[in-house]
Amino acid sequence: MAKVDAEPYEFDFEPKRCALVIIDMQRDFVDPGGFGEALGNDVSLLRKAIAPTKKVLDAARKRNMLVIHTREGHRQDLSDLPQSKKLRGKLKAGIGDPGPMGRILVRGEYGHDIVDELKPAPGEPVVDKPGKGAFYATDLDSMLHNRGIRQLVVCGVTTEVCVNTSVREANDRGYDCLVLEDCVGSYFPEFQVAALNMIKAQGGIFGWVSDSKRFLAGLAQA
Ligand code: C5J
Repeated sequence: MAKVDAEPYEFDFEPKRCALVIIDMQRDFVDPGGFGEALGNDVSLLRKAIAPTKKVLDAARKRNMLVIHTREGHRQDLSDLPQSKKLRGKLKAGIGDPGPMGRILVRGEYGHDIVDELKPAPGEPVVDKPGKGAFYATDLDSMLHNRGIRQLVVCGVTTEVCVNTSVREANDRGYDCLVLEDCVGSYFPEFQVAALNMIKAQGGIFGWVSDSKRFLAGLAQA
């Protein structure tokens, strides 16, 4: 059993029943010159999650933990893109349109794929999700259930959108989630703080919050 110092209290987990889930570390959100930056966001706020996430990823791989990557995006024909999502924001170039790194948030495009630093290893599942939550319209729940996974360590972007939505979905399905605060990122520093507080408040209403250092220390001692 691994014991991780966390808020609101210690997170105990068995590495073989726990998965590392890395949410949407895609070029279009994280890399300079992508969709996120084209919208006026400071991507360095997201990029700083890459190095600590890589350390957690390397440690999880060494311990043979299940590692799952997700990507937000849509089919080439956009048949899974709700009109509401397409129209939201009244953007000049939105989802499905040509963007700086290919068609924006479309599967198979360069910008849609995961950043080089966190590239999935052969055999690691990649879950393509059309929504913000990793469980909506995906087979993630069956993949976890079939492998006997009950706990998740969560990294990725953005903290208040896809990370938070996925953690809430997981919590309602009976998973314990540990979010590592230096491995998640938001374009809005105030949302980063609030989104993490929302998870760990009220006795851990949605889960636990720790950081990569404390996680790695706990895993090393297991
Ligand atoms: C957003 C995400 N922010 N992965 N996607 O649209 O958080």
